[in-house]
Amino acid sequence: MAVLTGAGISAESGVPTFRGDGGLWKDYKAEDLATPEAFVKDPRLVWEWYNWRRELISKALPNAAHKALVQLEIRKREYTLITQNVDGLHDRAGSGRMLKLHGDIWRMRCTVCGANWPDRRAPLPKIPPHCACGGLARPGVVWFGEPLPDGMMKEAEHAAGAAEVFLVIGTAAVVYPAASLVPYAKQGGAKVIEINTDDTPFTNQVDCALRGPAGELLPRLV
Ligand code: BJW
Ligand code: ZN
Repeated sequence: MAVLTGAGISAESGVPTFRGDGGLWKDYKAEDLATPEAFVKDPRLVWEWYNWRRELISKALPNAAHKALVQLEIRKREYTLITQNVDGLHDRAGSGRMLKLHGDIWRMRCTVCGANWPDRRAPLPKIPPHCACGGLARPGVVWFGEPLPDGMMKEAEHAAGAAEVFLVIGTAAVVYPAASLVPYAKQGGAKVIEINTDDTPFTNQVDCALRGPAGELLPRLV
C-alpha cells in the first residue's frame, strides 16, 4: 500500500491549504511566493510568509487523519507514505519513514555554501536568516521550477507502481510531478482511493472517491 498526502490532510489541524478558501497570505498566492524568482527579488517578503507559516504550524497539532496513517503503517507490511506537505505533522503524529517530495519547512539551506540544517524556532529571531558562512539561508523546501530531492520521485514511483492500494488524501492533484503518481499507480494495477472534500482532476479515474474531511473519513476507513 502507498499513500499520497497533500495540504488537505492538515486543514483540520488549522494549517491553511494552498488553493481555495484561506489559500492567500496578504493578497499573495502560493504561486507568487514559492518560487526561486520571488526569493531573489525579495527574500525578506518570502521569509515573512515562511515565518508566519512556521508560527502557525508550530501551534498546530496532528489530527485524526495523521494518526490513522500511523495505524496503517503499523498494520501493513508494505507501506510507503509519500507527502507533498512540508509541515512535519506526519512526523509529529508518529509516522516513521516518509518521502517528503517538497522538502521540510523546519530545515534551512544556505544559498552560498549549500549547507543544510534543522531549525525549529518559530518565529525566527531575525529574518532573513543567515548561514554560519554568512550566506543567505532559504527554507529547505522545493519551489516551482526546482527539481525534487535527488532520487525521491523514482522511489515514490516505485512504491506507487507496486501498490495494491493507493490512497490519495487531501491534494488538489494539480502540482507535478507529484500528481502524476495517481495515474502511475492506476496503470500499475492499484485500486486508487481518493479522500477529499472536493473533486480533483482524477476523481473520474479513481476506483473510489470518498467526499468529506480526511479527519473523519480516514479513521473510519482504517
Ligand atoms: C481536504 C480537506 C480536508 C481541503 N480533508 N481534503 C504544466 C504542466 C505540468 C507541470 C508544470 C506545468 N507548468 C509548470 C509545471 C511544473 C510545476 C507545476 O506542477 N506547476 C503546476 C501548478 C502547473 N512543478 C514544479 O515546478 C515542480 N518541479 C519540477 O517540475 O521540476 C522540474 C525540474 C527538473 C529538473 C531540473 C529543474 C526542474 C516543483 C513543485 C514544487 C511545489 N512546491 C509547493 C511549495 C512547497 C513549499 C511550501 O510549502 O512553501 O508545494 S507549491 C504547493 O502546492 C506545495 C504543495 O505541496 C503543492 C500541492 O498542493 P496540495 O497539497 O495539492 O494543496 P492544495 O491547497 O492545492 O489542495 C488541498 C486539497 O485538499 C484540495 O483538493 C481540497 O479540496 C482538499 N481539502 N480540506 C480532505 N479536511
Ligand atoms: Zn553557508
